[in-house]
Order: sequence, then structure tokens, then C-alpha cells
Amino acid sequence: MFPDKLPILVSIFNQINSLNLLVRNPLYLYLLLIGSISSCSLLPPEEASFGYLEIPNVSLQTTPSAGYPSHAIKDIWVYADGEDLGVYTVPATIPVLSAGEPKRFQVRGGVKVNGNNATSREYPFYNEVILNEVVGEDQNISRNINFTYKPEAVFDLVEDFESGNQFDSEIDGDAQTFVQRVTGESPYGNHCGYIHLSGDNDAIEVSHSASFPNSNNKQGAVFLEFDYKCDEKIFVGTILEEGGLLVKDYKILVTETDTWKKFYLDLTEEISKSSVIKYKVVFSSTLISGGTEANIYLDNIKLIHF
Ligand SMILES: [Ca+2]
Ligand SMILES: [Ca+2]
Repeated sequence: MFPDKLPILVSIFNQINSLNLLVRNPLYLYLLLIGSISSCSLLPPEEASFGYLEIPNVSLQTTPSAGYPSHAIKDIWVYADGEDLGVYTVPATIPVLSAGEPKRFQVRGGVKVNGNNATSREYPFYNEVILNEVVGEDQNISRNINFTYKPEAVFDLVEDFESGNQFDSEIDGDAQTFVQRVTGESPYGNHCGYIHLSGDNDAIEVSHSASFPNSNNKQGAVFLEFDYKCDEKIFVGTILEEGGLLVKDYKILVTETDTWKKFYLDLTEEISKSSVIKYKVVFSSTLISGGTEANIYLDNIKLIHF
């Protein structure tokens, strides 16, 4: 490839020697640039050699302290030797230029945040996966990706309802509405949390027992993950201790779904503030007028920061 480009390089070098002319005459610089661009485009197209890196599937592996490995990694962010190759929906086929050369691929997990399905974000708590590969010309290399949580990720809360239930802090004042552990309803293990609303017991507002000190948070990203299935809307927010006051604020409304989904709620702005002394998260739901009952299932509620 290089010998073919040599005449072009020599030509550009000769033209750069006419620097005085360039400085005096911007039109000449413009013509030179146009000429150089056209010269490059004259290279025969067969010089570009492609191979393909295929990622058919991604998974998540967790240690026991990080709970059940449920995830909703829909996309991957891919880099090769530090160069951004773009965002690809899984299963992904990534064209790789300069086939035949060893490359170091960095693959990062992308998720939809705050219910916004239009954009993907690199999830800050998943390790990137490194693949050192030589993708030959016209070759397809297939690799499944197994993500893990970063060791520096701190889990304030991992509630999988398998051996208990930390969401027992009653706020709404109606003891008949609460999170109960149920069996056989969750695809993630044997148990999940269940909220039933009906009749006069039409509202729930509930939090977990422990409040977490912000002194333990490096004030980077903070996310709440949870799996859910519900036939009534759920509000999710924070209860923050700031300046001697408890401030409750709802951040997001989660809509109904008849299949289990995973939500990634970004609480960085709310919790990673120096004014926050302690924090909790809060779930709430109210039966819409005319509704007779609501069924809300929750599992794998994880509150994570650095
Ligand atoms: Ca569970
Ligand atoms: Ca209640």
C-alpha cells in the first residue's frame, strides 16, 4: 500500500515547499487541499481490507455479594487500540479495518438509562472486556462477552428477596400495603418482592430500613438497578438527609409491563452531592381511580456507587 502512496506524498512535500506562496495566497492553499483529497480518493478500493468481529451474545457474571446476574445489556461500545468503532446492538457484527493486524479490542456494556430507550450509555459499573485478536481479511471471528462488575463498585443494597426483605420501612401509613416475599413468581431465583393494592388499600410508599452515609460514596456515578413487572405505574425516588432535613423526591415514573424488565436509574445527580449526609431510595404506587387492583413485582434491587 505504501509504495502506491509515495508519489502522492512526494507531491504534497514539494507543494509544502512552496510555503511562502501558501502564506501569500490562501486560494493556492485551498486548491492544494482539494488536490490532495482527490489524489487520496484515487487509491484503488481493494486496498481497504476488512474482517468482522461478531458478538452474538453478552452475559453478566456476579460474585455472591453482587446478587443475581440479571442484566439488560442491549448494546456494546467497541474500541480498537483506543479508536472508537461505535455502538452496536447485540447481536453485533463489527467491521474491522486493517485485517490481519493484531488488535486490542475494548468492549463495554451499554444499557438504556432512566427508561430512555432511544440512547445507549456505557454502564459505569461493568468492567470492559479486552479481546486481543487478529481478524483476517474477509474472516469472521465470533466471541461471546461475559461482563462482570468492577471490583471498586460498592453495593449499598442488594435485595434479591431470596433470604429476606429489607423493604420493610412503612411510609404510607396503611399497614395493609407492604412488600411481601413471594415464591415462584420471579425468573431470578425462587423469590421476589410483591405489592398488592386493592379496594381501600390503594397506595403504597415504602423504603428500606437502613439509611446509607454519603461519606462512603466517592461522589461519582450512583445507580439503582431493579427488575420489575407491574400492572400499575411505579414512582421511584430518593429520601435524602440534607441540612438536618429529610427530603423526599421522586425521579422517575415506571410504566406497566406484563413481562419482567430491568431498569437502570441514574441517581448520580441526587445522591452524589456534598450536601447529602445520608440517603435511601423509595418506591411508591397508587391505584388509578376506577382500578380494582394492582400487582407489582420487584427483584434484584441494587443500589451501587464507587
Ligand atoms: Ca429473587
Ligand atoms: Ca403501607
